[in-house]
Amino acid sequence: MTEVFIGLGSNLDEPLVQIKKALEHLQQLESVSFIKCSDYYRSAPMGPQDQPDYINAVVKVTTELAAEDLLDALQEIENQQGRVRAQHWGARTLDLDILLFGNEVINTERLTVPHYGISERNFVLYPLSDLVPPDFAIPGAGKLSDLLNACPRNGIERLTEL
Ligand code: 5RU
Ligand code: CA
Ligand code: CA
Repeated sequence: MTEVFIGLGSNLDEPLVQIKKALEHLQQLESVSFIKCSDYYRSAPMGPQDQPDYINAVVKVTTELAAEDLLDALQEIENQQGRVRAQHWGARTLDLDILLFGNEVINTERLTVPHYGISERNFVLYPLSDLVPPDFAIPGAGKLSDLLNACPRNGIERLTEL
C-alpha cells in the first residue's frame, strides 16, 4: 500500500464544481482509498497568465496500484470531465497530478514524481500543508516548511466559506 498525494486544479466551467466532482470520481475508484482532502484555494495562474484564476486542492489517498496504473485512472477522470488539450499549460476543466507516490522517485516517459515544480508552486505547497506536518520531507526537495518559507504567497486565498 502506498500513500499518494494528488493535486487537483481547475479554471474552467465552474472550477469548484469540477474539483468536487473529481473528488467524487476519486472516491468511486475501487483501487484507491480516500483519506483526506485539503481546503480549496484560489490563485492567479502561474505560467501563461491569459487565463482565469484557478481553484486547487490536494488530496491524500492510499492505493495498491502501480503509479502508471493510477495515472491511467486519473487521466480517465480528466477525460470524463471534459478535459481538452488545447494550449500547453492553458485553461482546463480538470488537472489531476500525482504529486508524491510514497517515497518513490519516478522518471518515465509518462510520469515524473515528485511532480515537476512541486517545490515552487504556491497552489501545491499551501494545500499540502493542510495534510502533513511542517517537517514533512519531499524527496529531493527538502522540508515542506522550508519550501513554504521560500514560496511567495502571491495572493493565494483559502476558500473558507465552502
Ligand atoms: C509554469 C509555471 C507552468 C507554473 C505551470 C496551474 C505552472 C497554474 C494551477 C495555478 C498551471 C503549469 N496556476 N498554472 N494553478 N497549472 N494557480 O493548477 F504551474 S500550468
Ligand atoms: Ca498541474
Ligand atoms: Ca497534469
